[in-house]
Amino acid sequence: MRAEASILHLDLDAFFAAVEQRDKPSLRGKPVIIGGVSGRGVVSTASYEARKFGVHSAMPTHEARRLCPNAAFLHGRFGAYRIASRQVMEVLAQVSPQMEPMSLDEAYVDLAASGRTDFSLESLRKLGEDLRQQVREATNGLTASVGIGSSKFMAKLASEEAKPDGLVIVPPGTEADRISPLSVRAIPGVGPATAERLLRLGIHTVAELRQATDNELRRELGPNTAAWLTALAYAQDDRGISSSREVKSISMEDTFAVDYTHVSELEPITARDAVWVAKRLRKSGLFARTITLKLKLADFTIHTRSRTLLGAVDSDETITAVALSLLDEQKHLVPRGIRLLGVGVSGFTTEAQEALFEISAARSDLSRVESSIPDRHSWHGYGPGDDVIHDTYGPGWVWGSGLGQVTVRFETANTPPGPIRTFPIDDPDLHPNPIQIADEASGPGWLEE
Ligand code: TTP
Ligand code: MG
Repeated sequence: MRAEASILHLDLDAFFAAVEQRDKPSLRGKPVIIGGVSGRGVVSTASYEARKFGVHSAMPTHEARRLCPNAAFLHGRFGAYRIASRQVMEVLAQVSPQMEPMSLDEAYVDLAASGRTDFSLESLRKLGEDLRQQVREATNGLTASVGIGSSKFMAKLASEEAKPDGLVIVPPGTEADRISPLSVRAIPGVGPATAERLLRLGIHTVAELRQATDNELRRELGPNTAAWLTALAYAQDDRGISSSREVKSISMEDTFAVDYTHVSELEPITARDAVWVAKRLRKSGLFARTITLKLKLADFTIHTRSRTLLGAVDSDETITAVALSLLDEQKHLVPRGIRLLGVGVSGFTTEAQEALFEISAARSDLSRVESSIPDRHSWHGYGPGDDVIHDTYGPGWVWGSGLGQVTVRFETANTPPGPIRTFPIDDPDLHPNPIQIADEASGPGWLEE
């Protein structure tokens, strides 16, 4: 933790949905939901108007439809999100050479690395507001929330508090008091599993965590997690900002307080880690071809097994099904005692590929793998929200399609809400109009490992 509030965290508001509202004027101020639009899809994000109905990321799309039937359901335009992301990251790179993107819409910036010496609240407030304005201008209107504090933990907490479209600064010296009443879930790295174990010790809040004895925490969570939690409970976070490292894999590992000896105990953990990894993938706009399961046994030997699919994927269901089948293939090891389990993905692409999955006869999961291929991956027609162009009417977006017809709304970011017209799906005057990204091959930069 630094003596000055010199770490900034920026996160765009309702990112995918905000890009859609920017480019589709008729959707501004309205509930918009981005995600898999088929029966089995999940929500990537929802506009704040849709969140009022209880819709949130990772919720099944059919549930979102029930909660908010009048929302626009769109399947996402990753090219547009990637361009907006780059525009934002370029603005941030101007603020300081030390800038660490965490996902498409989120980054930390080290303000001290730019030679800045004035960290007074007034000057930080001006910097934060100027930055938010620059992001709006560079992206043609997207809003970002900004937090500034003495550590990554504080900066991120502050940007969450600032949401939407705000700025919060945590003055140095106030950190520990500020986090006292918060749930332990506010601590980075504390997910549902750790929170559940802390609950067993009667610990709900950060203040209660400070009361726990070192022994208790070590017994329940292992020495590494215990040390990390104790430091964070006092807001002691000295994680640095490492600029633009390229991420080659994403993984989630759990070290257990006791060794597990039954596959049935490991299955829910595998599934939970797979879902976490899939979520990180989607947040980064990436798709992965290789899925790996890692086991560390009681005797500390490490066994990993991977499967490379013919297509790149990002869905909870596919990654979970493959991870579970990799667990099944190693189930003979489980009676020896498992002290660590990890799920990882690698072999990234920035586009989904053809849904040609490697069929191996591992077990019945594979029928789930095949049937869970998200619509976006196998879509060959006009998907809801896609950009199109008509020879007479100009650019617009797909409002809906079916029964051999496609309905288009003719409007763009810079026009007023436009008219709707319906065409036969094979109308020779109507064409897809996808966004071209010049240097797509240079690959993604951002996200944590
Ligand atoms: P977030 O920053 O978590 O969410 P958000 O920007 O939509 O909303 P806010 O920050 O205002 O709370 O994620 C950024 C984008 O990543 C989000 O717009 C869509 C994508 N994403 C997924 O695809 N799946 C997910 O589970 C999550 C959390 C995000
Ligand atoms: Mg965001």
